[in-house]
Amino acid sequence: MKNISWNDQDGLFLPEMALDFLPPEKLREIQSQRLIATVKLAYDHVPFFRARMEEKGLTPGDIKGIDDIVLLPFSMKKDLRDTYPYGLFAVDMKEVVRLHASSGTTGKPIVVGYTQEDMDVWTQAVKRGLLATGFRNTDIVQNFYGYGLFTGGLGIHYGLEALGATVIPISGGNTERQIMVLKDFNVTAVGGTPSYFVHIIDVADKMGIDISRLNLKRGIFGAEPWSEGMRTYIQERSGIKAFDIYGLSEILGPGVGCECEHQNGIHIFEDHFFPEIIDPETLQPLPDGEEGELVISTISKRAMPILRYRTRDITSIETEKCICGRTIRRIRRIGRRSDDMFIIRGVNVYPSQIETALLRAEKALPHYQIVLETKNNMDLVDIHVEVSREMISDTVSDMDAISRRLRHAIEQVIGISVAVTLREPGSIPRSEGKAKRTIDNRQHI
Ligand code: DLL
Repeated sequence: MKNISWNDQDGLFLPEMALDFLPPEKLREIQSQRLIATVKLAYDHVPFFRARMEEKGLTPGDIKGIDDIVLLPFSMKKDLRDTYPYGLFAVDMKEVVRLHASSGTTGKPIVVGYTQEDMDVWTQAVKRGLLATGFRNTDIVQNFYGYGLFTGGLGIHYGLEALGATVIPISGGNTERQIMVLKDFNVTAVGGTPSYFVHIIDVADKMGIDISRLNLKRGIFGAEPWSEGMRTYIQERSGIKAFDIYGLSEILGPGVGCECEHQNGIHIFEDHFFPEIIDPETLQPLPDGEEGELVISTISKRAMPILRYRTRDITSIETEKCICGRTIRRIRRIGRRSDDMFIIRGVNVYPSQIETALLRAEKALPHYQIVLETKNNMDLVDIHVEVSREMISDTVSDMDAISRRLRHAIEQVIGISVAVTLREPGSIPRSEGKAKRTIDNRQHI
């Protein structure tokens, strides 16, 4: 195994990890072969995809290697909705061993399927991610991602089991029980959404339990945008190392990519999921390093091959090699989605900008909600921020000063005036899964 620099502290190197360190030419060869096979599979078995290829005057023979991926048509969430439930499946149902579904904000969910081979790829991808972040078979892991149609719970679960870790499949919710288990079962690692973990830390605090004094060492967080400020907050309050895992149902679920121990970008398992960045307006590919919309193609999936899927997630591909030595490319952490954005008085605003400003100004305030309203025909932004218990005891003038400081910090970042409403501890609704950050009560006329 040449060309591998692996500076993990326990020197563990498993065969599947070699895929993270392939020489770039070898990786491209694999990607080319897999893309050619995937295009053929989709063209032969998915009428929807064949029609899209024909519109562009393409046949599978035109795709001769990975560089030809740019010729292919894009796909979008709407395509999954329009072909609901099984219209994009490329294999007979008897080969499909698992279904998941993701509920959109409107109407019917989208349905995704996996063959046994797809399940094995998924499991190995999550396992590679877990290994890269330092999870080991000695870990006892509390998995509070939701189990069920959501891909988070079962996706992480299978990866953990394949690694040989001890999994506690607790799913989301019942926070007091979560804390009892964390403590009594000697849990060493957790997985779940970062917003729910923050809630767990708070509730533990109220119960008089300091999470940083338990056995917990690391956590694998994802399924929603979270900022670097949120990572610092989690790490400082709980004493664990917090890692970022990325994925989406349409492509796989968790495990499309994951950070390594160096926490500086998400390595994409690009021997299975090929990333591109495009300009969302012109749809033209952008060079590595430039920010745009992440587009991903599955190049080994059989039940439901998805080519050039527009994720709506905004990021860029890192140009520098990671010090871990992995040759698979990294994307910068995903702070925002193009459809999270709201426009207020002509200015584009992302919730993540507000989170970053809040945590920068006042480290202790991770619970917030952005309320959009219309008053006298004018659109207003009111940021509801929950204060901590210690702050509550301060004087009214101190509270005013906090509110002013927050308003100023946010206005500096987003460039428009906002209102800040300080709220009592525990008054902003908590989610056991993905947090809902924006409430849009505007009257659109
Ligand atoms: O959230 C899969 C997942 C489960 C990923 C558990 C990680 C951990 P969906 O419900 O289809 O799938 O939502 C996918 O969530 O397009 C992103 O906008 C967002 N997302 C997922 N992971 C991250 C992350 C799962 N690490 C959508 N950072 C994606 C930021 C994330 N956003």
